[in-house]
Amino acid sequence: MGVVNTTPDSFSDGGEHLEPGVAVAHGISLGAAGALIVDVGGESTRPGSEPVEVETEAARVLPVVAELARRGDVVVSVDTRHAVVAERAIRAGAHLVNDVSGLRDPDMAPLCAAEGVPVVIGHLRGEPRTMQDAPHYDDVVAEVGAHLSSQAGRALAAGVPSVVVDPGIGFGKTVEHNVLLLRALERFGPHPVLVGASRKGFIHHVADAPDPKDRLAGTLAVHVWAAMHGAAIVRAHDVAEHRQALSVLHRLRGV
Ligand code: HH2
Repeated sequence: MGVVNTTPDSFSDGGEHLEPGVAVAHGISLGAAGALIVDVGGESTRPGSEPVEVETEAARVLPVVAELARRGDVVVSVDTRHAVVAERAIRAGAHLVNDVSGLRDPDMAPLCAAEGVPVVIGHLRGEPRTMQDAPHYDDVVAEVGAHLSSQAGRALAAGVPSVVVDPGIGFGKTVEHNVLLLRALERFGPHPVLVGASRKGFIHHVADAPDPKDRLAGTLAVHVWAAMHGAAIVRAHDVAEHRQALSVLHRLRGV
């Protein structure tokens, strides 16, 4: 899954793809580089970020979703926590909803069910603005696993055709929480698992890379690890490099 952030303030590429034509061109290039899914987002959920008005978010993502869907080269995902934005994106052609908040909006599961659209259910503790202020779990793996499994069950019971679960790296987690979750990926089945660690602060804390753009090697280490431990999807900014790493991994594993 390649990332297209149509935001001014995303933590690693804010402002680079704000103009719809530039964002579409970026999405096309991610598809050409080997992304099967292109994830279009219009609200940064980095630590400390403030929520964005849904009209602003919709205005950012809709033209990009519409054009990428019209071209038909990739599966188009909309990265949103808001059912009203998801609904308009689905009307514009989005095939998948990526909800980092894990269906917190009560209208999200009924919408995906009615539209027959699969959903990625992320785990987010708290709100982006404050989520990194001393997050605490008694047992992070058990708590995240139970939450994902209950939200997945709720979605499927509501009629959502299929779900992907995501432990939410960096979303209300310390470095140690992220490490424990990545070591336990096999426990989040039976649903397919997505991991999104691309350029995240966790890599800086482990391997001293203050500039998010210098975190590609660490990102690849996490995502290759994730693929080896059952992740079905990795969410990445640097698609060509991921395609290369995963092609080699697949060959070594004989798939
Ligand atoms: N992480 C980000 C955004 N969307 N979706 C899923 N399913 N999993 C993730 O881990 C995930 C996600 C944050 O990364 P990015 O989009 O690069 O930054 P920002 O939130 O600042 O736009």
